Amino acid sequence: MSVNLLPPAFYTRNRQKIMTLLPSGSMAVLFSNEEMIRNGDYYYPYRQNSNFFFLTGIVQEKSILLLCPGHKNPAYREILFIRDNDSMTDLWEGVKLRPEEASAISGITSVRRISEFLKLLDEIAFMSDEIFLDLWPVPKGGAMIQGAEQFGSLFLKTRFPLHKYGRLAPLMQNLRLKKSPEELMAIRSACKLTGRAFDRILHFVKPGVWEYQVEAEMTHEFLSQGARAHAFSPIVANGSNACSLHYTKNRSQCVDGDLLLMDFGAEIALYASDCSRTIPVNGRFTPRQRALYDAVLRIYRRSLGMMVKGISLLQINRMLQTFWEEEHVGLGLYSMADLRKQDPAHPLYKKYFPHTVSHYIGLDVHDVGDREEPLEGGEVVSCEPGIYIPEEGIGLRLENTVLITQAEPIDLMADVPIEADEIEMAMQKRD
Ligand SMILES: [Mn+2]
Repeated sequence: MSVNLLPPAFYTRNRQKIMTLLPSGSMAVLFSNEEMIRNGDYYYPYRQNSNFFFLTGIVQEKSILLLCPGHKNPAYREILFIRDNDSMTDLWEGVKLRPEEASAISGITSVRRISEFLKLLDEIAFMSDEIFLDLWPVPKGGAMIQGAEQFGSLFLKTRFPLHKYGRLAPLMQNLRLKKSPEELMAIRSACKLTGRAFDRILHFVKPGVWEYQVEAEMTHEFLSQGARAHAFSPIVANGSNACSLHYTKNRSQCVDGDLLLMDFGAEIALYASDCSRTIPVNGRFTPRQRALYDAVLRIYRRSLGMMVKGISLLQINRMLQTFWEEEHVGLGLYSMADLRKQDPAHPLYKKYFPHTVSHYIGLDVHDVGDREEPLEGGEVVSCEPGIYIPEEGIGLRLENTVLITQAEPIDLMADVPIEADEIEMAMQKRD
């Protein structure tokens, strides 16, 4: 399997699925991500819009997909627009996709130049009465920068004010939720590569190494196996750094006696894997660290067992409360008496486990999907309990990527060491 792409039949099937969901007389327009300016005339590494990639496999800016399933002319039912080729772009930025290449990747026969977009858009829009657009939810912190899909939507609504408009996002979410065999192959190989990086780390970490050196070990393993990137900025957090849940600075030194928390994952064909491990910097857990570790591992096993058809991810999270309370009391974090007095709206366990135990995984590490919806089988999710005690300088999380099935869940990282003894043993084998 290519580390960058899935076979064209996959993208073709996805387009067919979305087209059967579109009402008759409608069309859909999807915009690729634009390049993001870093500074001056330099850009951040390019990442395609996940929905656009899901329907085309095209990883190039300034691309547009136009779908019009009911069009009388079969050549107008799906059209991919790509940048015009010119020698200056080829010279400065590298050779952009040629129409025949874009066609081979996506399985789309009608590939046109972006300079032809308006003419064809006007023509097809005139024959349609509803236009479906793909807008993402506004990020929690608010959006300072508008993406191509927002510009595109405003442009279309101004150009065709009398059309009806529909939302593509909920339809796309349903298509992306349950993974197809091709997607599972990509996710499985991303998981495997992540496991290889962890093996490397077990032999590398010792007192005095720097968090960024651990990150470099991960990156080395990913890139040397042909993966383009990390699925997300890796967290490499020594000691109390791990109490900041999304710590990605990775600039501290690893200290003898501390724990090191790592949350990382390789990306294959734009599909993510997500893994967290917490290891003792010197290769041996202290009794207290071991007690905390084993408590989190027990919750891990319990959560994994709950990940079956018919239950929702947030329901699992709520069902864990009493188990957390039991473990926390056992660890002396609070007492039964404290529990009896707790405010149900702000339960005590949240202080030591402020996040939730699972999210969907796919083209995005925090993938689309409603976490209140019962699982049906076919989804890929994380299983990630943790415990964070700033006053002890400890943050500890264990996480694997898991496939939900019709029966028992399949742990896609089952062969990545997770037992405290296995970790210690592997670390003793260092030179
Ligand atoms: Mn995760």
